[in-house]
Amino acid sequence: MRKIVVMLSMLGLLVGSSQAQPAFPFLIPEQAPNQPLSRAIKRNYTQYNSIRPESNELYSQFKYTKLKGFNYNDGDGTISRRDPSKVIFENGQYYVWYTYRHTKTPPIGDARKATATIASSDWDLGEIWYATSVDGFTWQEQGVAVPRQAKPALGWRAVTTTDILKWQGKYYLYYQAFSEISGLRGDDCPVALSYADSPDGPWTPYNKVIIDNGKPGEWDQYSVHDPYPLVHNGKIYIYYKSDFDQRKNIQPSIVRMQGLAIADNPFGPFVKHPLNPVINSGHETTLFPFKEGVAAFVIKDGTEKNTIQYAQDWVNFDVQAHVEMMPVAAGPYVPDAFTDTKDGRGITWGISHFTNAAVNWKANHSVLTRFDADLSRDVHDPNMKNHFIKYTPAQHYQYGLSEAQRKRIQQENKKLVKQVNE
Ligand code: AAL
Repeated sequence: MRKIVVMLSMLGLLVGSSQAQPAFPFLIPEQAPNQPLSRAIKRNYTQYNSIRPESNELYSQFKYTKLKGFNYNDGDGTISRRDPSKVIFENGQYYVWYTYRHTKTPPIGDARKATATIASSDWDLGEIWYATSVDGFTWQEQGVAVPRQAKPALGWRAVTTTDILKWQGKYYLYYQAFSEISGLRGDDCPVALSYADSPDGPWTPYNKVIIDNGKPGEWDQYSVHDPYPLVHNGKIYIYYKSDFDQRKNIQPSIVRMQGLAIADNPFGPFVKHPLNPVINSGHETTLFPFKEGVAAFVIKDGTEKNTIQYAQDWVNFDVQAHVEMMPVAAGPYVPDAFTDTKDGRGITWGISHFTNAAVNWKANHSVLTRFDADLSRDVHDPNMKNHFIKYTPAQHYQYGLSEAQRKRIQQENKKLVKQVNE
């Protein structure tokens, strides 16, 4: 009898508890409902700035438009434009700076075969050029801003991958200064700087290393790439990327992460943040002030690739959105990049690049493209907030199996059949 009573009361408890735990509601509450929640549902309320992508200010699709005004010699690989800076608006027009390579032949792809006129990689023998536009779609190329320097000055082999800072009415271009052929010992190029009174130049090279590689054994000992300046708390924040931990026994093996270096004035000294790397993934650097913090595109490489992240304190980043078809090496138009804002408004467009645009390494070159998005607190464009991109069957088959993979599968099948027949 006692047993029956205990069992009944346990049943009562079960029924009772299932009554106390309502099902998750059909209309998703804006605030986390006061009931036990799975880890995923909790995260949906705590990690992201909205419970649904369409109302997440840091979620967007990306729309691409071909730019007018740039000649690429019919895409034969002799002219390349890549790694654009952020876009700024000055003197009634937009400005963008980028790596420009014009060589007699496409890059040879092997640093040991490169010469004074034959480039190893797409950016080897590059210079910094710039273009202006009044609508962001049609551009007028204005020519060189920072040429390669005379040997042996910093950047005699190539000056590439630049970005712009406006500080107290003057302009500063930070860039990768190659004093050796890219690919000989990796992609080694400290950050250098040229400055001017006007975005149209003339640019004066400072001729000193502004941000150097880390010490032997440190994560950024071999490269400091993609310097990207913003102004925050009265200081210059330069985010950068480094390639590291390449190991012969792992393919593909380079790890790419992003760090931060801070200075009181454009010439430095830039002090690397003690918590570097501050972003655990990505390739090139693309950031913009957002609310009191900073948002970052994290593209291409690493555990958190294809995300947009946010750091309220400009150092500790969290994933805010998972996105597709991100602009590569994006240089957004960031109206509040240098205003030291505590109310960053976000971005809606910029310039990025497509590498190997000819889809033929023998004509290797990159092209600049425009991208549009709704990552702005002032624009609300539902057509930018669709949830997924529909890739065609052809696009899927483009990434089909290799011969070696087919062979492996055939062998596995044969093994199975053999086991059955034995
Ligand atoms: C880019 C950038 C840097 C690298 C090379 C040219 O994607 O990360 O600029 O050095 O590739």
